[in-house]
Amino acid sequence: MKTLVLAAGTSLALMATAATAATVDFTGAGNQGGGSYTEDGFQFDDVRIVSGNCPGDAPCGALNPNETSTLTSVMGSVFDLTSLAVTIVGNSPAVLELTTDFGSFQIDTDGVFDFASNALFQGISFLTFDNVTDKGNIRFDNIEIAEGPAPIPLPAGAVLLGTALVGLGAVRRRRNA
Ligand SMILES: [Ca+2]
Ligand SMILES: [Ca+2]
Repeated sequence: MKTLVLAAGTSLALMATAATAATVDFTGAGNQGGGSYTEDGFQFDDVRIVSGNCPGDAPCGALNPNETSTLTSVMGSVFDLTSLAVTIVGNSPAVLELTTDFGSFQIDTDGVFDFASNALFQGISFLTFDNVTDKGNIRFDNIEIAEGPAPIPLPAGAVLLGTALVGLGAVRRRRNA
């Protein structure tokens, strides 16, 4: 019984260290009209950075009509997009299209968007931000990312713990019989 409990504890410890989280929020960046930008181990190939109309604290990323920016891990590892804040600016609204290895997703309203359970944004090698319209302007900020080797799934540890508890119950039932 002691062995089973120790094994369950080891799984939980591995799970805690397997994935790392990052937030790309452009803190400390100066305004720029393009060029690369790196933060927390992630790099935009080319990104406009501005201080006005940001959905989070200024500064933030921006896309003029038909502009595109792509985010990748500096280490080349795959990552998950957890959430993202977006503001659509201008009287003729722009549309933000996000593209990953697995497909595209369009946003045409302001908000903080949760992608933690969206398969398009899990285990991706790139994330492209594209103003697919020829109008308006887009701001994006607070890009929450989980990076690293796939975490050991919780169900494996839970099953192990469950097996241990069932075993304990069986021992107790035998003693009571
Ligand atoms: Ca950061
Ligand atoms: Ca910011």
